[in-house]
Amino acid sequence: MKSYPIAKSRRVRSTPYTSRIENQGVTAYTVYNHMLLPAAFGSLEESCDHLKKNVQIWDVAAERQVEISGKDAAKLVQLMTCRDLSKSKVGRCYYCPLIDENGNLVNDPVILKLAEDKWWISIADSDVIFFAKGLASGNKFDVKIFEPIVDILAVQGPKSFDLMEKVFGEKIKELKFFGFDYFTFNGAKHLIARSGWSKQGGFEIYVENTDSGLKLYDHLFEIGKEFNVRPGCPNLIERIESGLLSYGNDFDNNDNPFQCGFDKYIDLETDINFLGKDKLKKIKEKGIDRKLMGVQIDLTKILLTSSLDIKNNEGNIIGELRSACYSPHFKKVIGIAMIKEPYCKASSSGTIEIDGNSLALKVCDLPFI
Ligand code: THG
Repeated sequence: MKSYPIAKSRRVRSTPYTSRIENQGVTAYTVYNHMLLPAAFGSLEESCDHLKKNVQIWDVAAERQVEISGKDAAKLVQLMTCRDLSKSKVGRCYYCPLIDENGNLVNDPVILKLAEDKWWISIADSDVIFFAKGLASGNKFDVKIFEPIVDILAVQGPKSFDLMEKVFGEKIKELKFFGFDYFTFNGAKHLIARSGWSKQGGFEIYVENTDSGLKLYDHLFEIGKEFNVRPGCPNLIERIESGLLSYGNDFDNNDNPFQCGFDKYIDLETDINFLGKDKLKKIKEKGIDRKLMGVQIDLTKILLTSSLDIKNNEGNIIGELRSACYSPHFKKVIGIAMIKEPYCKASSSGTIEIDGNSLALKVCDLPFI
């Protein structure tokens, strides 16, 4: 398939690391939060294999922060998510579905509690800042809301622990999953969390001091040679195998958190106040009409650029394939699909039309691995 370059402009924001990743051979970009997000460094399959065995440095500056501070900060953050944050702790990250007045999803950020009255919402690809400002002004909340200059570098893969220890000392290995703390490099403090959009283990460095971040970027590659470090980016294959969901691809503002399997992040029994709570209670009572499921197709390649209908043997639509890739691990195409009741269970089968051919498809549980 022919590819076309992205025309750059002020509106499609570069990151502090853009010139570096271009020198290092980035081969595709996507746009995320109005910013360049690298999508490939050559073959996705080779990158996936490398990520599972070594360590990669990712320019994920496009995971922007919405900073909320002030007297009513905690109230506003809670109003946006169905996850109960009343017992949340400073120094922890929380994966939180954001919900609108209809009970539908707005985003699925990682929320960092920096202080009782200061939070970062590390967003997926939708304009959470305007949602937050609208709610704050409608409720006359005493808060300050803005997008700080924070550009995340992710260090992902099994060898990330040794690489990070070499830079920041052995204390970094004591960080618990989704915990964060501050570590010094070259005289500058950096917030570092044990997190990242892969299941291969690793860290995210929330770079506020850009000069130090650029030095750190170069340093990681310099001293990472012994760990076979490479530049990388969120990998389509790895994230589908791991069942990491992508807002805008696998789900969007037409879907509710029950349909997306976010049940463990939905707290309807406590007395917290969040938007869409009554709607979610009704949805729970009624039960869901469709659900995100895994699917498998005996095929050696696929490139999805929009969703594809899934049909049953009678030709009726039973769902929609939303993300897919060829998985070298499973030796077939795997994907994430929104499947209607009563077909949303492992063992269902269907058909899908790809390049004019009707192919058999099997429904399975998520995650694949
Ligand atoms: N890191 C940071 N910000 C982000 C992402 C990230 N913003 C955009 C996007 N990714 C948000 N989406 C996700 C999806 C899944 C996870 C994190 C962000 C994730 N999930 C774990 C899991 O599913 O196993 C853990 C969730 C949990 O706490 O239970 O890590 O990657 N900074």
